[in-house]
Order: sequence, then C-alpha cells, then structure tokens
Amino acid sequence: MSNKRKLLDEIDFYLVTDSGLSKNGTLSDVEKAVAAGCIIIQYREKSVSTKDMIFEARQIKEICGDTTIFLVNDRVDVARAVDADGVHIGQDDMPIDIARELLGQDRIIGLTVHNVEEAQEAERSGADYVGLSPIFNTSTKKDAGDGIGTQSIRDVKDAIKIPVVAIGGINKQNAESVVLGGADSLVAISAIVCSDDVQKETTDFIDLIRKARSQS
Ligand code: TZP
Ligand code: MG
Repeated sequence: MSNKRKLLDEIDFYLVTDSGLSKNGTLSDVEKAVAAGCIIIQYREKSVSTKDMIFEARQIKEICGDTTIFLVNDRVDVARAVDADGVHIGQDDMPIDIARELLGQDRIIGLTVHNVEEAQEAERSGADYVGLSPIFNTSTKKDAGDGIGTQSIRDVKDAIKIPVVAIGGINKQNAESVVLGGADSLVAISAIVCSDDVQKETTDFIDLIRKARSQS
C-alpha cells in the first residue's frame, strides 16, 4: 500500500458511491469520477454480501491506482482484505482507536461528526479528517437528521486542524456556499450518481470548488 495521506491536502471533490441510486453502476461512477480528476473515492455499499463487496472493492482499488485515495465505508475488515488506503467510519461504527490498531498508522481514517465537540474528539482520537454531516436536508441517508447549515462548517473548521469534508444535500447550486463556509472538500452523492454524465458533473463540481476557493 502506498501512503496517500499527503493527497488529503489536495482533495476538492470527494465521491461516495451509492449502488442503490446509481444510474450507471458503481464501477462506472468511479471510473468517470477518477477520469474527471477526483482524488478521493469512498466505497459505500450496504446491500451486498461481504464476498461481493471484496470483489467490487478490488476493482475500485485498481481504478484508483496510485493517484486516487480509496476508502471503504464502515468495513475495516474489507479495507484490510483489499489493502485499501483506509476507511470512513461513523459515530456508531468501530471505535477509532481499534480501527487504527487494525489498520496501522499509514492508513487514512475519516470519521463522521455532527458538531464541534465530536470534531474535537475525532481529532484527539487520531482521525485524519472529519466528514461533517448533514449540511443540508437530504433524502439519500434516511437517518441523517436535519441540515445543520453552513455556519456549522465555520465553527468546526475554527475548532480543529484536520480537514473538514462537508456532506449532505450538496448540489451545484449550494456548493459555493459550502466552500465559502470553510469546507476543505465536499461530497455530493445524488447530484453525481443520479446524473447521466458522471464525468461532466464531477468536472463541474471540481471547477466550482476551485473557483469558490479562489474567492475566499
Ligand atoms: N452521510 C451523511 S448525509 C449522506 C451520508 C452518506 C448522504 C449524502 O447524500 P446526498 O445525495 O449528497 O445528499
Ligand atoms: Mg457507518
């Protein structure tokens, strides 16, 4: 495994897969996003067997190659099995200290947080970045709760040093406000995987993020 942690400083758009919503399939979505220059992919799959997950994760790892960070959602065992670059875990998943023990120091661990306190705790526990959720209301994750708004990005950003990735209800119309709010990176699931042209949508998000950053 190559240590891709330094790439975290360069992430702009972050793709999370969703096979339930995808129009063209997860592998196609990953291929198109990587072709558009996306340098971080999270394989989030809740509906297939562990065996099938490992099979698909191996293919995603191949597509990501040396240039794109490849993380697995929740499943530390699958991440280890395919030698992924790391995992993204939630507050109710495996405790981060145990995940770190199992994965080692070189792998990347992202943690979902919902407020400043959880973000500070994530940083103390050795998370490499936080995913702040949900910025806006979303129907993609049923139990995400109500949107916490862009001011919360600034509050979290001011409280910690590790990168803040914004997620939840983000689209091309509100992406600028998310970046101006202080997010280092942002995730859009439905806005990307439900579209006909994932490569173009990813390119659009990357351009939007870079443009907004240059204004801030
Ligand atoms: N975690 C928090 S909100 C969310 C996840 C996985 C769903 C985001 O999806 P969308 O379609 O970008 O709102
Ligand atoms: Mg989880």
